[in-house]
Amino acid sequence: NGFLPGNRFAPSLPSLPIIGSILSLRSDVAPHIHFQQLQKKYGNLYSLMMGSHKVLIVNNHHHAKEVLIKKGKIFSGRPRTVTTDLLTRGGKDIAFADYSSTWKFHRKMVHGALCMFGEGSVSIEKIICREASSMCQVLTNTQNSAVDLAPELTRAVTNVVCALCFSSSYKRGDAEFESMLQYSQGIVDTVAKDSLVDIFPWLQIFPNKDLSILRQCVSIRDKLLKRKYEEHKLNYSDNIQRDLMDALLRAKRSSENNNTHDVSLTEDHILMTVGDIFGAGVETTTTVLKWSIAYLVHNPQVQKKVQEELDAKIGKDRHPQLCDRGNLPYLEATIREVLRIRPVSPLLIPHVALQDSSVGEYTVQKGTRVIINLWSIHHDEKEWKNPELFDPERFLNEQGDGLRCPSASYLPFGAGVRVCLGEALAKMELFLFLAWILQRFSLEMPTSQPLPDLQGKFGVVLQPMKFKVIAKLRKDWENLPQTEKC
Ligand code: HEM
Ligand code: PLO
Repeated sequence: NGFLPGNRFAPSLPSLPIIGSILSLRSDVAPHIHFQQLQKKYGNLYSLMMGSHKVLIVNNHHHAKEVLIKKGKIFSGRPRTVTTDLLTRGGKDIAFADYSSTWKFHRKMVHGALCMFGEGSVSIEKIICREASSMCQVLTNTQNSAVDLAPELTRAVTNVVCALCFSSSYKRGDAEFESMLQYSQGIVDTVAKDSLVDIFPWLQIFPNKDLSILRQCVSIRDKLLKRKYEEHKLNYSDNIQRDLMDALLRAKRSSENNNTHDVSLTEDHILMTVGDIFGAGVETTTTVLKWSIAYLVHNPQVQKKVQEELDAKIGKDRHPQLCDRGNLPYLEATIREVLRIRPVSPLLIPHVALQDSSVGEYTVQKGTRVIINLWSIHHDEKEWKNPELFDPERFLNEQGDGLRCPSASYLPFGAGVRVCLGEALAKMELFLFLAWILQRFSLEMPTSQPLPDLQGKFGVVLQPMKFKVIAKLRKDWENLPQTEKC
């Protein structure tokens, strides 16, 4: 639906046959920032050619919502690229799979399985608190020395998603965990960056360092996934559903028994779907926690306010719980501001028009790739005063005791048909992990070290650079027994 206004195409960057707009795209800055800068010359909706593919860049929240929500179904395709095909065996997952009945089926199933854990017997809250407690114990032991918190944060977040997917967890120093850390970073560094091979697939025939790193990392990941799959198959029972892997196995069996062949549930599909949830579950939440800590050490006044709120509303005699969420607006506002200022996925995942359509006043032809520049949307000066300023109070009402949405130009999890599947889980984790850490510790920079870099490293997720901080036990916590119960 929506009218098709003649044949007016969006302003286009200059382009040449075969190489497309590559010359105008060569830039020293990351793509999300470059696309933001190009608005000055071309307006907030413009197109360019990546090799032979037409790409529409959307830098404004009205147009973004038209693509994601109003015409969500039309724009719910995904492009096939060399690197994501390698990662997902040709789109047999959810995030990088094109629109199809198989994709819809897997999405629904995973959504159902994630919801079930919310109310399930071992509730997700208990699992997160168990990990938060173990992380705080480790931080207590490394107190007063400058450490990179990333490995401990990652282990905590990984164990939550491991419990969901495989009902397992990792101890410190576990060899499988260390190998997971390595391959996952390798994948983040090389996949879906609109690298040259994704623009010119024929470049695959030449040696390519990134591609060989990706192949190697994917092969290690696949062995891990296959091992978990085989273990689950051995212990499978129709009566007990322990985790997501069991849920997928059950669906596969019941579709085989009923001889329903309308949707395929192959072993490949199960492995790639679990791979998606495991990968997304680890990399996104960990990245936001790292950004949160970087901004908290840059803004000690914000950290102090979060702690004052925690002291007033929770105190020191009990642990933070999910039911405290409504009572801690300043912490919630801080999390929202981190997700605004450093969106995990600054260009979302590219969408594709499944039929001829339009965006704003412009025609969009079937097959056009659409990139939503969430960075521009979250840094739009018309919508956000001083967009590079970290200011949680934007999200608070005038009395400071409740939350507000200051602008509609805010879509950290995307929206519509392809909206993030893990939003609820991620929000629970961010809230609980940060509340647990800040209730007990003050995060400080070691003297003589520069503050963390806030620019970020662009990739399939926007990650902060490595940095070290000191986690100091706060007053009144030093002498408390550290045996935690949740
Ligand atoms: C997709 C953000 C955590 C699973 C997405 C998208 C964004 C996003 C922007 C792309 C939407 C689009 O292409 O239009 C985030 C943020 C997170 C987070 C900011 C953390 C704060 C998670 C977690 C999981 C997850 C924890 C898994 C449990 C997925 C999946 C998709 C997705 C499977 C693909 C959906 C599809 O294509 O149908 N997420 N995400 N995400 N996310 Fe998340
Ligand atoms: C992260 C590295 C893992 O090894 C594989 C993986 C799977 C799913 C991807 C995830 C990576 C990065 C973040 C993605 C997620 C699917 C949805 C999520 C792209 C590559 C976001 C933020 O869109």
